Amino acid sequence: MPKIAPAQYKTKVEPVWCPGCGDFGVLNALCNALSAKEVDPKNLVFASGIGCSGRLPPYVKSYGFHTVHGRVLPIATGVKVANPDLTVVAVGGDGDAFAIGGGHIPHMSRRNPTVLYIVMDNGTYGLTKGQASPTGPLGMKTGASPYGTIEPPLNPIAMALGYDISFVARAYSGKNKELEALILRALSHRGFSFIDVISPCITYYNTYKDLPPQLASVPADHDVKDRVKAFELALKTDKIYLGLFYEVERPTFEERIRANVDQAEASGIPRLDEIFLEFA
Ligand SMILES: Cc1ncc(C[n+]2csc(CCOP(=O)(O)OP(=O)(O)O)c2C)c(N)n1
Ligand code: SF4
Repeated sequence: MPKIAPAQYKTKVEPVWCPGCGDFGVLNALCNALSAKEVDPKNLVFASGIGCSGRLPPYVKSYGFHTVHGRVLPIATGVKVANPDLTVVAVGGDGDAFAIGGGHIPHMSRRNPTVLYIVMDNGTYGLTKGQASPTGPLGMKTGASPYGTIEPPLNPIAMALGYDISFVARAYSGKNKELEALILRALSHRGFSFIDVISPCITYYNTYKDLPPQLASVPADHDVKDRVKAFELALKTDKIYLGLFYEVERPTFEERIRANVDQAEASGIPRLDEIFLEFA
């Protein structure tokens, strides 16, 4: 396949995001990483949840599946299992990922399919006009919580490490080169990779000014196999660390399914399609 420039990974569909939305940075970094990795659009599938962030698939030259709220991970898993040769990227917002869809994350970790999951984390429900999401701060005032929210936020990186996801990273949409490098590395990871991208919502929860002073890079000498140290970094409250926290290699879901099918076939049991044909 001839090399495709980053701009050529973008389709003619104009993003409908508000000018200044952090999701533009994610789209740019993704196209840069796909170009650097030379991913063939014919073998690339984006699946998304529902939200402003969920609108991303038609903006990238690829197959796309805009799924239902909170169900992007099972669908992405199904795509990967049906055709393990595909590069499968799941995208969505923090509401989609950690509220309605939160129950899928531990099982993604247990199964470990080779799916890259990019959460565009803005601390709010952008599409439905700015309610507080699971990563919004305690006391966040919105139209739906005029006296401030009464639930503290969850910590996506600590949660991902707790579930033992095999690739755990955090990025900021305003630091495009770093985000691109993380996506590139995740695209080479065998197993489930999770990148929590802080991606500000300029319209409903604008963190562009407050955020940058709190950001720091994961220390260069951090051992990404050290899960306990990764927890320590994730639990820091004085800084928000960006970078790769944790990466380990483990058997993937698609490999285990293949082995299971081979075992079943070797045992001589009839194939399901043969059984169906008996009734055709
Ligand atoms: C089952 C279901 N419940 C609720 C909704 C309404 N809804 C659409 S998007 C959304 C939240 C979007 O927030 P987030 O996932 O953080 O994405 P963002 O828009 O901020 O990118 C909600 C509650 C829905 N579409 N389907
Ligand atoms: S409402 Fe917020 S998240 Fe949605 S497109 Fe606008 S800036 Fe982005």
